[in-house]
Amino acid sequence: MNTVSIRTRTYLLLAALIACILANAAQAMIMTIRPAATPGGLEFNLSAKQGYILTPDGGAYYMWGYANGDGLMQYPGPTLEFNQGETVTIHLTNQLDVPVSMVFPGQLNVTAGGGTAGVLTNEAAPAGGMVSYTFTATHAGTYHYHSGTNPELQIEMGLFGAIIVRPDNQPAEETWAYNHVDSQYDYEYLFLMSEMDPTIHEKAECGMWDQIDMNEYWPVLWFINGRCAPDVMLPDNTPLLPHQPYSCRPQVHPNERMLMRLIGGGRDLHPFHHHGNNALQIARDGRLLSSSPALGANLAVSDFTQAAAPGMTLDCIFTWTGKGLGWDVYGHEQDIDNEPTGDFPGPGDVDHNENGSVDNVDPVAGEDMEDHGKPFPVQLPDNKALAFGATYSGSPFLGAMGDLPPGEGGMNMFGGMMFMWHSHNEKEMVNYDIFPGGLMTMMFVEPPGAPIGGAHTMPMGQ
Ligand SMILES: [Cu+2]
Repeated sequence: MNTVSIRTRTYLLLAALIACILANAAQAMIMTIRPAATPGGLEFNLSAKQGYILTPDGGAYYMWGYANGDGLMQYPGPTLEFNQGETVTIHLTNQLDVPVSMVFPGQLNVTAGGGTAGVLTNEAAPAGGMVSYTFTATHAGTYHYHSGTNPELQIEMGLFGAIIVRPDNQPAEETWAYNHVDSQYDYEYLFLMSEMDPTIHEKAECGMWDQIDMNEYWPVLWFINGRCAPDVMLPDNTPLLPHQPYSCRPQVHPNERMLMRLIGGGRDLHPFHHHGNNALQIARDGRLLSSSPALGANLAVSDFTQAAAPGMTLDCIFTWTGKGLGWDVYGHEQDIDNEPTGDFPGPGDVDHNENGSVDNVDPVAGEDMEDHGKPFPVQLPDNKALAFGATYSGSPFLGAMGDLPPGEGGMNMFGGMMFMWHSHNEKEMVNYDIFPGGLMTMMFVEPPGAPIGGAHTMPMGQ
């Protein structure tokens, strides 16, 4: 794996063929739970439990969290998926020794059965108490749930999770986030953001309740989907993190539409900054930014940072074509008197401008054509003058693999381009003062035909 040299693009073409066969299937890249529908609607069984999560600085922290049935407590709780119009019942069993509950911001007419009345909703008694919540999902979109009992402490302890409601009026061949084509997407990813003050968890573990002062709350750990960078890039369900099943490893091909489902899951505002391009914010709090349903997301805003306040959800569409770079992202240099790069020309190359020499443009390149054929603006230094990272393919061009010294590279198997996506509150990019980490991940633009998702994204143990 470490002697990365020139590779043919043949296997990319093969992958492209497979991708074509699989195309039009819903590209759900978010792991969710969804029980089988019954005449009475969907019934979820969740429990509130304790457990420990792991952080990349070597920490292990006592947590409370929701679990799927008898499964492990998880941080965040299970991502619940249902369809607009479905009636949903969530049975919560409490295995903690304090009362807990669930609230569902954005869901209408939630009824609670069982348990005892609390400030916000019915609560399940400690050590085995049960309560059931029922509602009908009237609107598509991105939502969350959390404990409605002593929430300033219980959300900190981990009692929250995400909800995805699928629209009831999308074409069978497409995936939409809302009931309008403006929300169409090719891939979707969840960014549930939270933070933690470990001293609260240490005191809770020891039962030192009178010592916990939420006014002295001082987070030093920051999470996407319950993991700190770089753990976010490990696969879903990695056995290394048994209580943190959800990854955050966004990938997309050029000119495809990525749906970012952002949730402010903690107590602080997290400004989420996505390098590579602006994103179009099409929805807030489970509602399309629209002046009238027929007009779609006509009030959408384009921005380079999405500010997710506590309790807020945002849906954004991100697309990347290399527009505005000023150089050809594929390195189509054959037409402009330069040396071919990587394995170009290869079997996938075509003569796009019919000048008699191949130029690597294919119909799904997704390239912004304004810079087509423009040379790389600087002379690339020799490998001997470079320091390498694990994700450098050996070439600056999309889909091209270059020569690397032995032992270098290996985590970018298809010549993708990667962009850091992170909290723009820079102090949140650490794990307990160790940079880089925290609320951060790497987004990969993969060349056309490269597979998306799966274990190849971060080879383990190699
Ligand atoms: Cu940055």
